[in-house]
Amino acid sequence: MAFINEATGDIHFKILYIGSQSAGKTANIQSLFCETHSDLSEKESTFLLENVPRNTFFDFLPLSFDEVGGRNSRMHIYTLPAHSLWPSVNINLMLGVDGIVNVIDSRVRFLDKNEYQIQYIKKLMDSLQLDFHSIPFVYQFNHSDSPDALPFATLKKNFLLNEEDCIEAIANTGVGVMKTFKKITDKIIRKFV
Ligand SMILES: Nc1nc2c(ncn2[C@@H]2O[C@H](COP(=O)(O)OP(=O)(O)OP(=O)(O)O)[C@@H](O)[C@H]2O)c(=O)[nH]1
Ligand SMILES: [Mg+2]
Repeated sequence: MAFINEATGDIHFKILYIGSQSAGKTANIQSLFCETHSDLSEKESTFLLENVPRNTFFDFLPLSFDEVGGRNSRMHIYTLPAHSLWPSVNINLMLGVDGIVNVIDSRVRFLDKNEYQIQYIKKLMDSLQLDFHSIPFVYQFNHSDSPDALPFATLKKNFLLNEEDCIEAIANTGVGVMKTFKKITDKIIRKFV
């Protein structure tokens, strides 16, 4: 749930990237970081990205965003671990969420993993009395460069989605990453104002 920092007057929103293992959650955060920190040299970005330890818990990236209702806004972007080794971590990540990006692995051999992950998220949300359908969401069909990636139209049909709710991506190269982020922030802000 959005909150206002009374000291600065900023408004904060929480966005959660969910998805099965290796779906590309961290790759999204890394590409967003690179796109929004163009002041860093390629060498500095590479050093920062290559020295990030493999995430055991979650990734976090805070970004300043456009004004919302006359206030400066901050987007707090998190990834939810694909495993449930530390349930309290996942519960805290889910609490107060304003928008969800579901990173789907488009590779045909990983379809079951996606479904399993969605069921896990639904159960987690049920346990917190959150309604999966009441929170703005975007589906990102990632790994679309893979030879065994399912076509966009098939995935859209499989997940019963409208065109406006999904985006094709190759997160490790940045394709579709900013588009996904803008889509989810648009939906969050439309709901908020
Ligand atoms: N070819 C290709 N590789 C990708 C794509 N997205 C991510 N990758 C690579 O796939 C691997 C796994 O991506 P991650 O971003 O670490 O996946 P994750 O969802 O964060 O995985 P966990 O944190 O382990 O759950 C990394 O080597 C990425 O560089 C994509 O669209 N295409
Ligand atoms: Mg990760």
